[in-house]
Formats: sequence, C-alpha cells, structure tokens
Amino acid sequence: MKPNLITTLTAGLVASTAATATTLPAATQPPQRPNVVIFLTDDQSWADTSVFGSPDMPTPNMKRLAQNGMTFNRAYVASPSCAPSRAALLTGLWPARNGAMFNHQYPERAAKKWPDYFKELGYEVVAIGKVAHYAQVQRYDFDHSSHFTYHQDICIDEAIKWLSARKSAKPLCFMVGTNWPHVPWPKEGILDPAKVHLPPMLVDTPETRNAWSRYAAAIANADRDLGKVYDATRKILGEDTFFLFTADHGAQFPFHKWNCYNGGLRTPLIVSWPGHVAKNTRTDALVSWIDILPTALEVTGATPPPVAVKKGAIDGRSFLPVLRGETTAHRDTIHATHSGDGRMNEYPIRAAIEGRYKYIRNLAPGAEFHSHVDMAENSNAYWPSWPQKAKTDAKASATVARYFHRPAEELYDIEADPYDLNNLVNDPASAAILASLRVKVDAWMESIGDKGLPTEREFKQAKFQADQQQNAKKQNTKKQDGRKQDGKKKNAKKKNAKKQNDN
Ligand SMILES: [Ca+2]
Repeated sequence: MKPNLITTLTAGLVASTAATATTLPAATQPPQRPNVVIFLTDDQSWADTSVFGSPDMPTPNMKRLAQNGMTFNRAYVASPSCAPSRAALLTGLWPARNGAMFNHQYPERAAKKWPDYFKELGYEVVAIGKVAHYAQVQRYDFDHSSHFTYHQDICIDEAIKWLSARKSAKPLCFMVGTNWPHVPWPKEGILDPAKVHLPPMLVDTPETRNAWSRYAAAIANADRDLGKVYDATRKILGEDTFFLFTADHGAQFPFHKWNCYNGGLRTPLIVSWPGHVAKNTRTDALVSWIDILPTALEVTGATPPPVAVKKGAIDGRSFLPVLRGETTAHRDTIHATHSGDGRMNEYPIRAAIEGRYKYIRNLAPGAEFHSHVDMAENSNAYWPSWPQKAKTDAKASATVARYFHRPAEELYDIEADPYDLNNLVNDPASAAILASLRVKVDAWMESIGDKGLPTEREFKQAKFQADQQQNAKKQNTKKQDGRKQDGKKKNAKKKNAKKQNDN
C-alpha cells in the first residue's frame, strides 16, 4: 500500500475531477484525498513532554499519539517566537523570504500560503484557535477561521462542535491550535515544588520551582486539548486521517523562547497516519517547520512546489519518505533565525544545526539581551528571584550574566549537551566544524538575501510602518464608532424630547 500511495491518490483525483459533473453511485465513487489535521501547542519546549522523557510533564495524550505514529527526535522551528514561526509553517518559506521576521509581523500578501495550496486541491481549509498569530489568521484566507483571540480557550470545544456539525463532502484540512501552555499559566501548579526537575539552565529558586509547576499545569491543559482533538477527528473523519502535532517554539523561560538554544528551537513533532506511518517509531531525520507544508501537500497526492529561491518555489522539502519508512535521513543542515518584537525583545540571531552541532551567530553581541522574561512587569514573578540569588551565589550570577550578555558566536555539541551549556567556540578540537558552519550560515544568508543587520533594519522599518497603519485604522474605526454612538445618543435625545412634548 505504501509505495503506491501517491499514484493511487493522483489517479483518484483525476477520476474525482472527471466525475464531478455526473455524480456516480456511492459504490463507484473514487477514493478521496485524505483528511489532514494539524494540531499546534503554543510555547512548549521539546523536552517538556513524557514522549521525550520528562518526569514532570503529564502528557498521556502525546504519549498515546507517539505510540500510534512516528516521533521526530530532531525537529526544529524556523524561528523561536510566534509570528515568524507560524508564518514559516504557513508559507514553507524562511522568515527573510516570507516577510515575517519580527514577532507580530505578518507575511507578505504576495506570498502563497497554506490555504491557497489546499484550496487548489479541492480541500476545505479551516483554522480554529491559535493557528497563525492570533487575528492575523483572518488575512490567510482560510475557508473558515474562528476563536483565535488571546487565550480563547473554548476554541478546542468549539473546533469539535464545528467538526461535528460539518456537512461538506470536500476533503478537510483542519488546523487547530491551543493557546496552552502559553502564559499566563494556571495560578495553581500541579507539582510539588520541592520535587520538580528544573532544566539546568534555570536558576534554582523557590519562585522558579513554583513557575515550573504552573507551567506543568499549562502543559497538562495542552495535552488534554490534543487528546480531545485527536479522538474527535478520528471518530468523525475516520482512521485514514493524517494527524500531525507540534509546538510553535519553546516555553517562556530564560534561554528558551526568543533564543536559538534547544529550549527555543527544538520542538516536539509526532505524526500518526494509520496504514501509512508505522506505529510507535522514532526517527533521527533532521526536519524543519518549513518542511511541514510540502509534506502535507505530498500526503494529499499533490506534488509539492520545487525547492529554490525563486517565485513559485519554496524553501521547505517534504519528509513524507521518512514517514513512510523509505529513508531515515532528510536534511543535512537546518537553519533558524531570530529578530525580536522591536519592543521588549530585539536580539538578532542566525543559527545552523548539522549532525551533533549547533552554531549560533549573535549579530549584535554588544547589545544586552532582553525579553518579556525580564522586562514585562507581573508576568514572570520568578524573575526577580534570579538577580537576587545572583548576589550571593556564583552559579546564579554566571547564569544571569549569560542571560544578558552573549558572545558573537556559540557552538554546542547538542547530542552531549542538549541544554546548550558548554560553548565550544574556543575549543581547538571543534575548530573544523566551527569553520564549516560559519561558511554554511554565510552561504544560507546570501542565498535568501539576508544581509544581517541591514536586513533586520529593513524588516523593523516595515513592521513599524505596518503597525502605524494598523493603529491609524484602529483609531479611525474608534472615531467612526464614536460618531455612530453620538448619533444614536442625539437620536435618543430627540425621541425623548419628542416623547416628553407628546406627553
Ligand atoms: Ca508561541
């Protein structure tokens, strides 16, 4: 069944197109393209699921999904913050090529996007919950999108309601995103703070332990949501459903989100597709979030766009052969980029991962690193406990210093050092791989027209202008609403006066 999938589906499509004018009896209906379900969690680091051995994070549904499909040990997002990560997923293009490099930035209108591809194939394409960056989803032209505002946590039940009531006979591409485990985490944690297992790059304080316990509660919510959507889609759409779960980037802890360390870039990715993907398997194939769109397209029987830096081509490559067990390798090298939001967080980074190594280039190493973690008041109650402990504790002091000040280059053996603690840039034994990855990052940046800091400035300017237009639009709408309200008040006054006169 496996090797002939595409032929079968393509033949099915041709027959299906020819059959649309004259409806065939049910028994002779050609096979439909498979339904595709993409489920996203928000701000979940790769390590924070029992699938990757976490002793703290209760994720029975993620584990159940892993038992029914393939888990990727080396999956990475293209950028460690919401908007650029999701824009890369939804376009198959690197951030510098799709227009969304900064957080909260929207990809260019001209860029072909996920719904465009699937509509061309006859799919109904739907996004419920946080799929793009919140309300940005409205500009992606899905057939239906809803419940995408900040922590609109009813989105999962609403997605299932929508699916249960669906009447369309079209194949469905159903994208559902929970806002969990994004902050604000539940007020009550679910772990005993004394017994939590903090990752080694965090400063161990009672406040951090409490935050970790609350993050675990948020992870439990994300896992519950995954379970609901997984069960409902299998029940309603049937077993021949391609189901992919992943997270947009890591958690809101230092050295996680907004960083190119593993806590930010490396992501859980699990795919189940009964009859096509072997159960309970793991792969070391190196894959990127930009590869998910072409993979999903190939799953439908379509030929994904070519991989090239030109119009009509994308950067992502399908990893369907890995899923079918035809190969164990995908990419040799993966890249990633981070810019920031230009407000609380701006720290341009480029990165490459190859084999067991990760190379990070900080484009402005003289600048201090900041993020919501240390800048946003009240959102991270644990942060003040870090500089406080640093006053008397050498390890905490080194961690806090490392948080604010980064060297120009970093190199990690991520197999031996998955938490990116030991920078090998000055290690003579790593000189060859360092030189090689430097060249690869240069070549990659050049190939996509990324000039480093000048490109950062261009994107920031574009974001600034787009923000201004958006604000002007909001102000206008407010004024118009105000005028309408004034008009209503005047009318009501007139009516009232008339009433009183009538009396
Ligand atoms: Ca996110």
